[in-house]
Amino acid sequence: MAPTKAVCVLNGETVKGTVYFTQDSEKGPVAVTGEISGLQPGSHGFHVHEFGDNTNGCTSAGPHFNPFGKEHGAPTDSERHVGDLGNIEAGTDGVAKINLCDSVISLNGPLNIIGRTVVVHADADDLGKGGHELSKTTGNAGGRLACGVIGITK
Ligand SMILES: [Cu+2]
Ligand SMILES: [Zn+2]
Repeated sequence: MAPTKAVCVLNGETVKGTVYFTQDSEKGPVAVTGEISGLQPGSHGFHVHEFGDNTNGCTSAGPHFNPFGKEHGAPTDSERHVGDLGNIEAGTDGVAKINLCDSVISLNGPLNIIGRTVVVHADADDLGKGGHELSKTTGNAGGRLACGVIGITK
């Protein structure tokens, strides 16, 4: 199988960026790279949400992609949503450089994220450990600053 590649262009009021996904084999990990600008310095929740629907802005993307009905967690936890990619870190220039690898999301099969939405949040994702009422569903990551639908690319 040739590598499968996908791309997501995120567009918010001030937050913008492009994220690339590459999977070298059918069951292999997915490399996630890219850059998002216009952020406040610090950590921002970064997830794949269930729907590739932006008709009412990022709200229409629905909750985190969670086909196994698990609780929200860190990317390294076994108890996590498939869409839980943790946080991205913006520098003092407001730019977050993304370079991560995830073994749960896929670009094929039942865990395929193509056609779903990447969302970047206003606040840090507490990775399910913040003790807030939203920790186990959203990581209490706050508003949706920018989003985009993941599409196939060459
Ligand atoms: Cu999210
Ligand atoms: Zn989640």
